[in-house]
Amino acid sequence: MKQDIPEERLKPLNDEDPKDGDFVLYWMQRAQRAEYNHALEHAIDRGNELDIPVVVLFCLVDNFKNANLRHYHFMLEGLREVETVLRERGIEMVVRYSEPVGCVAELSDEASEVIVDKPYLPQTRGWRTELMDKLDVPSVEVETDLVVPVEEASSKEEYAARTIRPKINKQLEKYLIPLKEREVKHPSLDLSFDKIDLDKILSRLDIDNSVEPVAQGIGGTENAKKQLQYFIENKLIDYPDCSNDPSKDCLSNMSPYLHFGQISPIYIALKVKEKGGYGVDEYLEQLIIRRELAFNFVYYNSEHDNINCLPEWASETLEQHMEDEREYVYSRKEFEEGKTHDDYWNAAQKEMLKTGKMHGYMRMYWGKKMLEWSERPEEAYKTALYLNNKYELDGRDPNGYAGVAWCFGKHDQAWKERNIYGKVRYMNANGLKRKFDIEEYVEKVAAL
Ligand code: FO1
Repeated sequence: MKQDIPEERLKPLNDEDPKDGDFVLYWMQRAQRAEYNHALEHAIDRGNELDIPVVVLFCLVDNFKNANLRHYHFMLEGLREVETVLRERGIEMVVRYSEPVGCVAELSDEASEVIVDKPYLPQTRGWRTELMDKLDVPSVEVETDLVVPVEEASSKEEYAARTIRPKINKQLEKYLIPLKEREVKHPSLDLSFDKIDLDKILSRLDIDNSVEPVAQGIGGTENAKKQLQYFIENKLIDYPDCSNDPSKDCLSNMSPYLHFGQISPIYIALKVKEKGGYGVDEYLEQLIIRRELAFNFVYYNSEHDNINCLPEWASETLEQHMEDEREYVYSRKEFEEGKTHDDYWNAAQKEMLKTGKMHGYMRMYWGKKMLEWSERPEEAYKTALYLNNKYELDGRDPNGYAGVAWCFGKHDQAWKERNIYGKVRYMNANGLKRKFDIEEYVEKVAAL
């Protein structure tokens, strides 16, 4: 039988000697789920091998860049479910309201080893690096949130989907495989730890409360799986023909769940493949190729959160057109409040404010128009990321960084040169009218 956790998913973070500890500690961070989680199953394997229990730790911080009530509310709904499901599996989950490095180091004193899930962005990668100076037990990082591990897919930043696609496709047979749920030999439920009550913590967090949660009871793995099931049964077949139409409801809505690691991309891909038929290839192109291109971008490009990430041709052309006259110029506040002259743009902005999600096609138009209607490309770039990170439920996700960068030429090619955009691809309102019933979209958003 093929090993269901290929060794390329595991990376030792240090070379400390094994210690006699009371438990294996899994610091859950990126992969906030109790199933289809290679880091968790690896921790259980290790606990069973060493004849000790597994304890899961999550460290809650309130200084996540631009995160606010909307994000924490969704994340905490998921974490409550993780706690319950882990308990059913015989595993104690400890949640602490504390910065992670000290918090993990403290609990690791009694552990024989520490397992962590793999992060991709600087803030969370920095946590792992700092932690290594403090640990004196062996530690292993496990990659569970990408189908093909990021460094296996490519060892460098890729130019575009066309360059990463063959590299990923040739490895799918190895990595797109089911993950077995292990039995826990030694439950950890009778170990006692200081921990916080997840039902009471939200009001204690020092966060921006001005952005409302989008709805009650939508976060978590169960909800993700229900929505996925609905998508597979009712929408997948229409996906190739209507996924680009914002007036229709054709999407899987998996992105917030993927962002917080509440569902596994491997689980999603296997379920979609199991259903088969029309729509599978187009959906997997987005879920695997496009998403993993975005992870490749943030992982290898340290400038992914600013305009310096662009390819040379795009930077040059935008620079050459920097002084071009703009017919409209809006401030960040006007954009944020959806007060432009363009009803389509304003509708997209409102959709994001209200639902925490903007339709993918409108996201492109939205970003392009900010480039056109800002004093400078750099200002447009900053505003687009600011709004994305503040209002999208999956703000701060690699997909968001790559999406904004694409509007400015990343992962794209040079087009016919024109005002302001230079050779960066242009989009206009007539294109929206030609492609679908944009008025229906505006009405749909107005009714929100
Ligand atoms: N990770 C943590 O380990 N602790 C947190 O308190 C936390 C808050 C948070 C808020 C918004 C957000 O978008 C992400 C947040 N994360 C937190 C990170 C998250 O666990 C993942 O690492 C990212 O979602 C990966 O993209």
